Amino acid sequence: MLRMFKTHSIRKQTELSSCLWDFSTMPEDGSESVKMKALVPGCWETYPGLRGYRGKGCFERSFYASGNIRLEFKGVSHTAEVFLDGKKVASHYNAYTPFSAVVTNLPAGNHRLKVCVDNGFGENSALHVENDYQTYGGITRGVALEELGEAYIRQIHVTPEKISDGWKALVKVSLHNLSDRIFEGRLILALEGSLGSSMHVSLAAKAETEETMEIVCPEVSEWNPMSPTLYFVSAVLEDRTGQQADDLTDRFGFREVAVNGKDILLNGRKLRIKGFCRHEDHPQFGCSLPVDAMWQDLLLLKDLGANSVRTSHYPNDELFLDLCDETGLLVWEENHARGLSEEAMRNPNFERQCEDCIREMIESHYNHPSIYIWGILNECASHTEYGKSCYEAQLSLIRRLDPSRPRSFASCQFKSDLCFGLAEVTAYNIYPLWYHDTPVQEYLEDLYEWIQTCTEGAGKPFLITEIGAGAIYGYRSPGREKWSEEYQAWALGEQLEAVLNHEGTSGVYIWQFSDCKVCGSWFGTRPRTMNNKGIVDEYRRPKLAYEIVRERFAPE
Ligand code: ADA
Repeated sequence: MLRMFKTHSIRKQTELSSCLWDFSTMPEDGSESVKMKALVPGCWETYPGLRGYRGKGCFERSFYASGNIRLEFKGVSHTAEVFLDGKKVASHYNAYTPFSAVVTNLPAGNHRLKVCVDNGFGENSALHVENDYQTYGGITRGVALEELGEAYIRQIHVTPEKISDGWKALVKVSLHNLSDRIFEGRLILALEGSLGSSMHVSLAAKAETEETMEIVCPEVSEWNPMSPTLYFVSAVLEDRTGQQADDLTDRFGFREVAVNGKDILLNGRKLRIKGFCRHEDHPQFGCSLPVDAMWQDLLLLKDLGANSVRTSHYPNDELFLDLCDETGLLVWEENHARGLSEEAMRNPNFERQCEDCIREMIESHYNHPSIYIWGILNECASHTEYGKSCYEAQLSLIRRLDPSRPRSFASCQFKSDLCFGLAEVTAYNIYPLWYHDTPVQEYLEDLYEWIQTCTEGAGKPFLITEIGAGAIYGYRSPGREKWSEEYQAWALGEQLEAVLNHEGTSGVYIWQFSDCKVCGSWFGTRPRTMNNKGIVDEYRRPKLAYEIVRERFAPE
């Protein structure tokens, strides 16, 4: 399954995932290669005998095609090299963003696809490093094969805008002419709730262009968490004979996000975030959660009273974002980084890998109405001048790619952050009652006072993007010692009481929804080689804190 809806009716699209591929490890320590059938998508850490395998592996399968084709990979963890009939057609770094390859003039017949995957750590990987979450290995999200004509529709971005009598949609359509002659034709846009639009297009040989249309939609309903109304936008490309050459359908919602003083506004109404940070992680699936498991997580998030989820610490699977769109769960989506020091940020690959991730995240997720804010660089070096230069470059890139959403970053640089002037929303990760036994309200007020009096975060919306405590599922102790479920329930009660009653705070994200795997040196500090701060454990079994959170998140 690639998306929760059909994106093509004219373009022939075949899912190459949801089936078995030939898999073999490529160990570099001289050990024997493991050869087996593997289900794609999936993570090799879930295969018996490969639980701890870090390195290279190859996935292969054949398919029949001819002419111009497009291969799309929704996610490969973490570095991919793609070969078609032995010729390299794509390479990509980062597990959490999609990439594609267009191959022209393929002769009719069976073709061999080979994807070499590497989840190893080293100088070439500035973002996938030993960390407080696992970097899995495999083709971890869906794969699509598409048959293209001379020209195709590469993407559609819809920016909704409130007007005096209803809404209008600014639609940008990117086209690509694959042939070496001019492509003349028509671009027809159908948008539910409007009269649509069409225009003549003329693309020079091999050219890529972007066409913009503005469509007034007087009778549509807004998207909001209580009533998440969604609309389809379909573009059809006709050639000079009127023949339908290609199509692309996407989905969006009529909603606007704005910042007004200390408030985040959705359609003019103040947001109060009650959310969770969530890793894409599961003991049976690794990071390749099937849509049923995603849905189970969403049902629990809703049952807990959450109205938002933070995709800590990387862009999420589009299927999950589709479900958030449909259920009205607001999303803080962020690029891939966690806790990288200035030294790690000085890795020569760091800035390019971060900016590639931002481009791919915004290009592919732009239309999701549930995403209300873009975040970057969780707990990186925002307290140094060098770090600030990276934050500035990345937040400026986001502004260029998407002026419609606010930007932020989750800081842990206590009273030393230099970057709050670069973003619209100020956010901090704090752990009173866990990493230090400071009373929550005292700690929060002291930090907030510093922000308001000593930083450029003054007067801006303020979010607590992480707060929580650990508990080992099943460890019960009336003595309420740390790591007991009783301690976590008490700490969360105190933390949420203080944060939700703090007048300057626009909301909170609990760290974290479920326990998750950690990797590398982190396992030495984590019981079970897990991050145990989940309100449910890794099998989604509720801890005592579950009911406390449910009470605190209940509508006032
Ligand atoms: C940080 C970090 C999280 C997690 C958390 C913890 O705030 O952003 O990814 O590591 O600490 O559990 O300590």
